Amino acid sequence: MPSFKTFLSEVLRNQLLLLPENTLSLPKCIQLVIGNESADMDSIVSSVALSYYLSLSPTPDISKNMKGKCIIPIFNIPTCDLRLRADCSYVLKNYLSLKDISQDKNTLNENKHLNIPGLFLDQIDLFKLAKKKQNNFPQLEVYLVDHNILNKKHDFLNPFIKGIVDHHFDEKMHADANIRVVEPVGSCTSLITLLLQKRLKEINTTDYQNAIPRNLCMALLAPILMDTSNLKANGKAKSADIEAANWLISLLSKYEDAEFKSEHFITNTKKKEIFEEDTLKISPEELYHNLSKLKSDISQYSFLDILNKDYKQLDVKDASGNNVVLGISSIPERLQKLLTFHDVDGIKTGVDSFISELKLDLFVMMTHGTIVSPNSEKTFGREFTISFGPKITTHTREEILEKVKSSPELDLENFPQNNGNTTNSEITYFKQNCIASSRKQVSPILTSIISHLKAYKTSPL
Ligand SMILES: [Mn+2]
Repeated sequence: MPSFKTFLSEVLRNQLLLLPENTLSLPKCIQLVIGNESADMDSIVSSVALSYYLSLSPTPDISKNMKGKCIIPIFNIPTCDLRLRADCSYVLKNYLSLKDISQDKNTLNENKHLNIPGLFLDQIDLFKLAKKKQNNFPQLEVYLVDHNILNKKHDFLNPFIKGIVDHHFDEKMHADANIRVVEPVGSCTSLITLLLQKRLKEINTTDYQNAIPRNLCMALLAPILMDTSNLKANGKAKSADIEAANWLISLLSKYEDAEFKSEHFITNTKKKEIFEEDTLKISPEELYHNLSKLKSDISQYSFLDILNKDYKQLDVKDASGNNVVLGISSIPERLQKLLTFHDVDGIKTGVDSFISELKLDLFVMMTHGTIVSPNSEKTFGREFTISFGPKITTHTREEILEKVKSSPELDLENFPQNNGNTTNSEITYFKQNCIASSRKQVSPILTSIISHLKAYKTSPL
């Protein structure tokens, strides 16, 4: 019968084989499940969840399925960037880790996070793996979750794509993938949760407490709740999100009584697991509350950390076929507050070095969050800040500014702070009145504006 714990220990054991320092031979088949480069909660949990789904085929016996096969979630950031994602760290460590793997035997270091099921970009040489495949060995399969087109840096993995589960704008690539679910729901994890539900039914699972234990329920709920503002009515939650969340919550409530009697998952082995009772027994409501707090607290980060924390980059072709590099940082703080901590000059310096380091042509900061007024009324709002790299001509800058200003999906107005001493700044601040548009909506708007640009010219440097 399927057991998530079996899956976890198989992944933890197998992923050691893919570390650069490994000298043992690789398994025959490697399945990589890659999340998007923002490596947010949804991407991280999705890559673990789809990996689990893959482990449930072709038979219901996970150990048998994973014999000679490595199924590895890939987190699309270097290990050190996990520190910028306190919410993801919380879920990975409390709900998705096994602490009892024999780490000392392998002289593994706690900082490498090797008790987490999945590898970060600095822990695996994807390029080498793809090249090795040219000799037909090992068999490589790539699954994309929470994005449906590979980042440019991973272009070389394109021939190996076997599946996509995503909720972003469908770029219609890889139409012949074995698994292809691209639906505009609130959270990609909802789509995978429903796939798991279906698969477990197919294989006649009866022991759900082992197949979808409490810790996995919590981990799956985390992105679903975060991406839908706790399933708020008239918000981003679609029926798939509600269906997935309801199923997980119903499982949790079924476990409630059973656990107190048998303590099934937690103490059915002598091994000590990482799951702390506290974090396991909290309600979905508390989970949402804890994670929101962890995610929005950026007080301990530098301004560059804040830009890096939730960042996506795209290469877009303009009408003449020139490449335009677009970067978008999503920042869980309102601009007003950011300006009080880092002031206009600090922000300008940070943005300039970000643009030059990443060689960006267009850079957008999307600030968002809740402001509490003196009469303790809470209002959610967004700002949109745009800046340009040195290669964009003044004429093109003006054209882009005009187009973003006239976009009804953004509904921008001048940000008051922009009056006064920022006139020389190359950064333009706006208040974004259309608060429903997050990066998922804004990114295709900007892509379309760029693709229609005729005037993009490289100004002489
Ligand atoms: Mn997502």
